[in-house]
Parts: sequence; C-alpha cells; structure tokens
Amino acid sequence: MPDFDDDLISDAFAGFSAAAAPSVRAAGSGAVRHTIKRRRTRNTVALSVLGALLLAVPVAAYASMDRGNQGPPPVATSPEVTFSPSPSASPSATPTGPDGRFTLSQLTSAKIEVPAWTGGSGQSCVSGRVRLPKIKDVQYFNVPGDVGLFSVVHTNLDDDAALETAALIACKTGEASRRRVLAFDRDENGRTVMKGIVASGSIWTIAANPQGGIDADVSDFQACCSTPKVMELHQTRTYGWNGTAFAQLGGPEEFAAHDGLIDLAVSVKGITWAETKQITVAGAKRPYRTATVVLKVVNKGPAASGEWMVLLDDSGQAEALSGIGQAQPVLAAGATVEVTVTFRVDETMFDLNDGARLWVYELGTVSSGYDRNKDDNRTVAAYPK
Ligand SMILES: [Ca+2]
Ligand SMILES: [Ca+2]
Repeated sequence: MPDFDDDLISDAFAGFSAAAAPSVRAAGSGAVRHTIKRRRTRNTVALSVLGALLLAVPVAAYASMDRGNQGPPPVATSPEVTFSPSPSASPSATPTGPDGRFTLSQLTSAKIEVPAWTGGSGQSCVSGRVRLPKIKDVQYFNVPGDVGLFSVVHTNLDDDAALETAALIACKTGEASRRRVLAFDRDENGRTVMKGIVASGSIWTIAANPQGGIDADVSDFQACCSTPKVMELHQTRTYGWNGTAFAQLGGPEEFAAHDGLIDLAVSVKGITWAETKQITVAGAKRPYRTATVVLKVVNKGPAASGEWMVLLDDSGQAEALSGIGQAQPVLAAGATVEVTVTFRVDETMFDLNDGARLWVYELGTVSSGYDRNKDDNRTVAAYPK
C-alpha cells in the first residue's frame, strides 16, 4: 500500500513526533535483512529538537510504511500526447521496442497521465491528465496543484530492450511531500504511455540501475522544521519491472535493523566545563562556556541495536559542537559504550535552565518504537551553579 504509507509519512512527520509504542512491529519480520546503506553525509551540526521526543504517533498506522512499494498494473495511456525521441540521447541498449526516453522538459511541456493519489492528504493532489511543472526541490516547493516533476532517468522498465523513462514526481501535502516514480514509454505509434507507479515513498533522488529499473535514495521519514535532518535514515533501494509488475528488486526492505526490542539507556558519566569565553553571536559578545560530556550508553537488549546517535534538545539553550548527530555503530545487547560530546551554552542561561538535555535515538525507528523503555533514553547534563 505505497500510497497509504506515503501519505502517513507526509501527514505525521511534517510537524514531527517521534518514536512509538514498543508493541508494534512491522510485518514480515522474517524478511531477509540487508545491509543498511546509510547516506554518509551526517555531520556534526547544531541540532534543534522540538522539545521532548513526543510519543504521539499512532504507530499502528505506520507499521508497514517501510515496506517495499509495488506499483499497480500499467494504467491509462495518453493518446493525444506525442513526443519525438530526444535527439541528444544516445542509445545504450539495442532497441527492440519503441524508444521510451523523454527529457524532463518534454514531460513538463504537455499533459501527462498521473494516477490518482489515494488516501489522506493525497486527495488534494492533482491527478488524471495534467501538466506538471518542474520543481527544483522535491520537498520544498509550491506550485499550482501542488504536484511537480523533479527529475527523470532513462532505464529499462519493461520486457523490451529499449529504454523507458522513470520520472520522480511529488505532491506537496504540508511540510513534507508525497513522492512517486512513474514509468513513461511510447507505444508503437509514438504516443506517450504512462505504464505505472515504479515506486513511492520518501524518495529523494533516482538513478538508472545498469540492470534495469532505478536505484532510489529513500528515507524513513522527511525531517522538517526543527527536526534534525540527520535523524533521517537513508537507504538505496532498487525498483523495477519484475516481468509481471513494478516491485522492489533490491536493497533493504526495512529501515529497522533488527526484529526484537532493544533498550538504549544514557547517563552522564562526567562533565568538564571550559572557562568562559566571549563569543560574538549576532554582532554581540556573549559569555559562553563549552562543556565536554562523557556519556555512558548501554543497550539493555534483548536485541542488538541498529546505528544510533546522540541528539541535543535545544530547550536548555545549548548548542551542539561535536559528537552530536553522528551515527554510532550498532550496540550489542548488554554492551556499554562511552561517547564524548561537546556543546556550548551562554552562561547567562545557567540561571534559567537546569542543564542540557541529551538523548539517544536509534536510526530508522522513528515510526516503529523498538526501544521498550524510552524514559531512560534521556539525560540532563547539569549546568554549573
Ligand atoms: Ca524497455
Ligand atoms: Ca531505552
């Protein structure tokens, strides 16, 4: 149910609430696990987290949101629309069928068939024979009808050797957007044919897979607003034609790295405060102190965790410097690790807050709640008084 799942992501995480009830587990837990190819772009950043991790998501509804997406059977054609093959494109396969390659400009210059967006906020997304504008950002855009075309790639999406076009489109539904990859081809009379939905979900980019189909950069949710982007878990998943339908052909099938529950717990082992330094912020000198905090993180199990990270809640006015928002290696059940993080605080905040709030988050579990006790995922690094 790709549309249903996709819609939930858009609706739920636009404003962000994280984590969930521990009793809910995605179906198919026996599915083969794949290596998670987390996008290696996590950097130490100043994180701003919207208050506490609220456990407000109706988790049952999200239990299947990370399932592989299967496209429906090929749908309607657009007989009125014809394009000539892109003259700049060079054949990379022996054409045994019509050339199905379109440029982004071609697909945005005439009306194309967009399947109905089912469920929830999708009802506001345009569908049918529509002309989609180009969009430059797949998450943040604002166009009439709120549906746009972000990118195209040329790849084999059916049983013939000629190449077709995979087009990544998005519908703005709030701070997030619903995304789909559609397949376009030509029929033997040169008419444009929309062959179905190759994939849907929080897809950021697509690339042609050499074996056919597409490699999609997919995340477990779409961070926005004050939710740190580093909390998104990105995977590369392959989708394409399996001879019968569009289906996931490769890559991870789930975002969580394990079936069983875990219990990460964090505590402060020690804090060292540097001397006050005058730092210019927004044109004014402010008295800042930097804290170096050694955190003890234990996984009480019973399962081994996936990758996780330390995050900083900004309600204490602290600003992350290092070690925060960085993916940490998996933690075996019963294992303990020490993590050193640094942050700085305007010392005039010491009278207003008791400390900096730090918490641990397992990547890929924003909707699934594998941590059986979230109370101990948080700790306070006390400010000096
Ligand atoms: Ca083909
Ligand atoms: Ca815990």
